[in-house]
Amino acid sequence: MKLCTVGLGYIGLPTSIMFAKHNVDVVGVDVSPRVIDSLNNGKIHIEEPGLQEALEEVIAKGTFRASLTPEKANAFIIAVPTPNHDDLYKSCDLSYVVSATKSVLPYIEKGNVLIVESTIGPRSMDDVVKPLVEEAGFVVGEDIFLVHCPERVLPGQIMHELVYNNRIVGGITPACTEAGAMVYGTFVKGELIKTNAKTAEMSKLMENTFRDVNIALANELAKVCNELEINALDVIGMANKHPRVNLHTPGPGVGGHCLAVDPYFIVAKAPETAQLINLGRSINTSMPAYVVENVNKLMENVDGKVVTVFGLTYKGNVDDIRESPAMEIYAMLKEENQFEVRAFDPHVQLDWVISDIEEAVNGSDLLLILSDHNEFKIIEGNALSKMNNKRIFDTKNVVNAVSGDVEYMNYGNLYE
Ligand code: SAJ
Repeated sequence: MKLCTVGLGYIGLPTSIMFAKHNVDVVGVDVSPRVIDSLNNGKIHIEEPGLQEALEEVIAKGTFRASLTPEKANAFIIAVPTPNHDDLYKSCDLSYVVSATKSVLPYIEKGNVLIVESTIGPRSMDDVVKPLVEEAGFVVGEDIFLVHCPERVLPGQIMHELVYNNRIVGGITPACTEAGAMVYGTFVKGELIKTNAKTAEMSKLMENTFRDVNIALANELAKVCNELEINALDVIGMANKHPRVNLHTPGPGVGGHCLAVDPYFIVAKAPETAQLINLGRSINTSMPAYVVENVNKLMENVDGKVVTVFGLTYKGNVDDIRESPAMEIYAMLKEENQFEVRAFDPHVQLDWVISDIEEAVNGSDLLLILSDHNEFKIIEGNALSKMNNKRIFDTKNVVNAVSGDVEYMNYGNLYE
């Protein structure tokens, strides 16, 4: 089988490489010449465990190439970004999906499978992608097999989850579904769940919405407990001992390109009805301001001048700062212009991010933890010896142990 993938980002690249590992002849297409050069030279451009080694393996095997232009193939996979539109309900911007589809249509022949993996608003396949394929003169389900197969892998565990997760395969017709399942049967060891395109779209969106709404519940709980002087983290631990309760974890907000984006796709399609989903989003987007408010209080207590942010990524052990609440908090603190604000993140290489921990905390009055990187689990008191006020506010409850004379706060004891 020959496969042409369009979009070599966090999803398209690992997917392409996984197919190539399983002896599929893969040409991966991207619009960025920098990405293409880097990959053809054997170097990945994103951080993901196991991906660099896998790229080296498939280049050595000769089953993967990166290119700026699509080629004829048996199957095509589109994995391009679907951001929010800048409109009232932040609806799904399908422009990259539309242009990627148009870019492969000249190379498509009868019998080919065309798969969209990008997360898309409900009914996008039926209402937008299918008409494009029909306009090109194909009969969907007879000439071309059109499928939505949403990706559901967790950044940080992509190479494992690509193989072992269950996979939803939603065709426009049952024949499309079968053709899509054949493609993923190459390497997926999880169940291939067969359905139609619109059910696949909505299932994927509801997975992330479920998580977003539950995190909103945990964030609201943190605020309520802080007001009532109750330890929110103890409450969560205890409630979760009930066999049917699974409260999520509060934090500085919800980031990344999935949970902070996808629920709006549903709201935009049913704004009058999708009220809880919308409220969950508002609670989560209120968290950066809540963190800043608490930082201001903590700094006021000690007449502090310097805040050091630990972690800029949207979650731990990744290098991704897209939609990151940590970046928002950093920007808000900078904008307030009340304190000197520094950033330290061992996963982010930007010229304004300090790479030496001691330099980052020297003279600082507050260490504000915003990402749960493994590097922050144990904080050596020695590394903080040059802090002006030895205080930590850990919004991710990531620190397991901190040695020395340090005042440690998280959502459990912020009110103390
Ligand atoms: N977060 C919390 N509290 C929690 C859990 C997460 O504040 O209890 C925050 C994280 O810090 C982060 C955000 O939520 O800012 C999202 O992180 P995540 O680890 O929940 O998820 P993502 O965005 O990395 O990946 C999600 C996954 N979806 C689900 O778990 C339902 C993944 O399986 C999807 O493939 C991915 O979205 C996607 O691409 O849609």
